[in-house]
Formats: sequence, structure tokens, C-alpha cells
Amino acid sequence: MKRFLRRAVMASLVLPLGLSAQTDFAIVPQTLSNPQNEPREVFPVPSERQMKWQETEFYAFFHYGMNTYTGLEWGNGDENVNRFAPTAKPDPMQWLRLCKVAGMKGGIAVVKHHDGFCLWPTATTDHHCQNSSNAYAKQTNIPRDFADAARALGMKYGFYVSPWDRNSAYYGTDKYVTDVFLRQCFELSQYGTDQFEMWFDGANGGTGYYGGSGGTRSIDASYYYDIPNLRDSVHRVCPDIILWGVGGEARWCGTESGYTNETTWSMGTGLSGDENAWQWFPSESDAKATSDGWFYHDGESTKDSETLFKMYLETVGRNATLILNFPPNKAGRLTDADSVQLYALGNKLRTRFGTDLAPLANIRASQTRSGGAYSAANLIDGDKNTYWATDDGQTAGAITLTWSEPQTVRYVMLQEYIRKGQRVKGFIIETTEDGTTWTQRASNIQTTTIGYKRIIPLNGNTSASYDAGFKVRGLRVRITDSRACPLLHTLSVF
Ligand code: FUL
Repeated sequence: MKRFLRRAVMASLVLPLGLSAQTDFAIVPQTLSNPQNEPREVFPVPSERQMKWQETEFYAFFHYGMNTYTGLEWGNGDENVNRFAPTAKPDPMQWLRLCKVAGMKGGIAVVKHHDGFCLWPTATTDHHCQNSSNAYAKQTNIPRDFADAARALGMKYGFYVSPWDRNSAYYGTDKYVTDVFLRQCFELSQYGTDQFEMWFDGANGGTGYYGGSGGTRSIDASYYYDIPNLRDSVHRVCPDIILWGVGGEARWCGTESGYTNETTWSMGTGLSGDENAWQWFPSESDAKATSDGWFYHDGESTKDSETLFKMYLETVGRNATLILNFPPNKAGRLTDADSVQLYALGNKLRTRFGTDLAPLANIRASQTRSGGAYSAANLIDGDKNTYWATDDGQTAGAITLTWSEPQTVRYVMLQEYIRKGQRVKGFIIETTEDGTTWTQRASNIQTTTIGYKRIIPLNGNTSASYDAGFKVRGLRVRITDSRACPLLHTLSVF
């Protein structure tokens, strides 16, 4: 009885006067623990490593290997190692330096394609570059040189290692997974714990050489590669790695042509994703910058920088990342034609997105969340961790920018604060010349999702977007629908 009394006295000390423990206990701690009125997450949300990966935005793909010398796109696995015969020492520093000029933040090097030929001295098979009789092949170690170059250039890096292996006699058995594939992934993780992505292609289970026995192997990729084990093991060594494709942490938004859908959710599958899916599964778009295959082929040409810019707009500008392939040639270098277009692309990106007009404007929001930290000024402060928000229950709202002098505007870039979930389902962009009449821009474009990043060409044309632009005094973004109160961290106007 005494003990009961003591507890009752204690309770009355911690509860605010007049509140009964039973009815109000749930309310009091909530108020205390959320003094900033921070919006709640709308699930699913990205993991920390998915956030870092998404921020890489635009990076290169380098398909180099046995196919570079055989002219094939899919080697059978029976190629003699001596056919790998570089005419100079492969130079990943040159690959990455050129891609950095074009505004890319990293790259993925193919170090084993479906033919099973490894571009590093692996202990798992004899089918590797240093067993070739070619002097440059003996010096080749792509994962080592690629990782060193990326680190020296301050770029992110990772490797493509094909799960499907048409050379290995063990492919299709458990031994392949434990003694070859998982070991190769582990060997590769030793080339740097700071890798950002490992690329696991979905192609598998067909015909091949398979150590000489040949024939067809069929596997079920959903369990054969022991992905949960691989994911845990790799993450222990390389905490920031995203296992793409078969690895299940980022998705193929699948066209291989450098575009994805205007509506792109970072959950669900396919081009558009699905706003109701339960897993955060963001899009990566893979595309070729050259005319022929993923690997180098004599006589191929490089797409012009205007085409590459359009690919950027239709992927990075639609809430996906872009991994753009440049195939090193037989000397293990990107071609002069690649170099010309990469420089031109870099210039276009810098010119077109170099001067943000939004911070020069007066900015106003239709409504701002109470709590003090969510004003529209957060949209133009250059800080990705501060955002504009509306009150709970408000799934629409507008941001208006006005300039004292007319400005020429061509693109609007929007970014949601996706750490708390992707929310926006519909928005409209309008401009005004006189401050009174508003005209909708890019009405032919589905202005539905935003996500990590959305870039809208105001003339509605991604092919010839850099035109005369619109001379305006004001620009308005009206959010018309959202899964919950919208949270935007950046609004830029170019
Ligand atoms: C595909 C592969 O089969 C191609 O050869 C290439 O590597 C591409 C990026 O992925 O699925």
C-alpha cells in the first residue's frame, strides 16, 4: 500500500497539473518530443546508403574486356585468354577524367562480363587478364587502377561483376556461388571499402562453354546467387555500396535508351514505379553514349552532346540516376570522338544549369507549416537539409517567385526532401509577364511526380530545350496533389 502511494505521488509530480495519467499520457510526450512540429515520414523511405547513391545522380559505365578484342557483345566463355591483347596499358584515369569534365560524379567499370573473363588477377579462375601473353594484359588490373584513379579525382566508383558466367564449369551448381561468385565479390570489395555501387546484371542461365561441357544452364536468380548473404557480407566491408539489379537495392527502369517515364516513383518496379509499393527501390537508367554496342566496335560513332543532354534531362530530370556507357577501345582508352562530346556535354550542363535565378527572387508560399523552421526561404538557401513544408492535411500549396527585373527562364528544377518519403503527385508551373496574368508552361509534360529531382523544360521540349526562353517577372509552382503535406528542399530556376 505504501509503495502504491509513493508511485501515485511520483506520477503527480511528472504530469502537468490537471492532467489525468490515463487520458492524456499519450499526448504529453508527443508534444514534448516534437517541439519543431517535424512532419512524420510517409513510408517507404530511403536508407542512408540509398540517399548517398541517389546523390551521385550522373555517372559513367565502362564496358571493357575480352569482347573489346573479339568484337562480340556476349562472349561465349571459350575465348582464349591471349585474345585479350591491349595495344597499350588500359588507362582508367583517362576514362574517369573525361567523364568528370562532363559533370559525372563517378563510374562503374565492368570487371567481369557474361564470358567470365576477369580483369583482375583473381584466385577463383585462370580465366583472367594476367594469364594472357600480352605484355599490357599482364599489367592490367582494372579494379585496382580504376579505384585509385577515382579516389585521386574525388569521384565515386564501383564494379560490374556478372553473376552469369559462361566460362565456369561450376555455373548452375552451389559451388559456383560459394567458390566463384561470392569470392569474386569479396575480392573486389578489397579494392576499396568506399565503393558506391556493385552492378549485378539480370542476364543469366543460357548457353555457354561452361568449362568445356557446353549446353544450357537454367537457374532461378531469385535465390540461386544467395543475395541476402552477399548483401550482408558486402555491406559489412563496404557500408555505402548499393547492390544494383539482382542485388535488389536500386532498380532498372529499363529502356537502355536514356529515358524513363515522366511519372517516376522511387518505389515499385519498371519505368514508373508504384506509389503504393512498400519498398524504397529507386531507378537507375543505363544507356549507351555510342552508336553500336556496350563494348567498343570499330567504326562506331559517339552520340552528339545535344542527344546526351536530352538523355540527362529525361533520366536525372525524371527522378532516376543516369549511368552512361563509354566503351574503352583496343588501347584501353576512350576515343577522341568521346572526348569531344564529353567536353561539349560538360559545357552544356554548366551553361544551362550554371546560374540559378531563384535566389535572386522574392519568394512567397501560400502556406507554411507552423513550428518555425519550414519557410519557403529554405528552398533557395542551397541547403539540402532544410525544406519548405505545409501543415499536416494540406496536400496542395503554391510557391511564387517574383523578380524586380524581368528574367529569361528555361528550366525549373524541384527536389523533394525524400528522407521523409516521396510525396508529390501533381504540380503545375506557371509564369507571368505582368504580375497579373499567369500562363501554364510545359502543359504537354506529365507534371506528376518530383522525387529526388525533377527538371522541367518550360517550353515542354526535351529535344531542343535551350531556346530563347520566356521573359518573365514571376514564376509559380502550384502543388496540386500529394500523398501527405509536401516537403520540398530546393527550387531552382535557370
Ligand atoms: C545487359 C547485358 O547483358 C549487356 O551486355 C550489358 O552489360 C548491359 C549493361 O546489361 O543486360
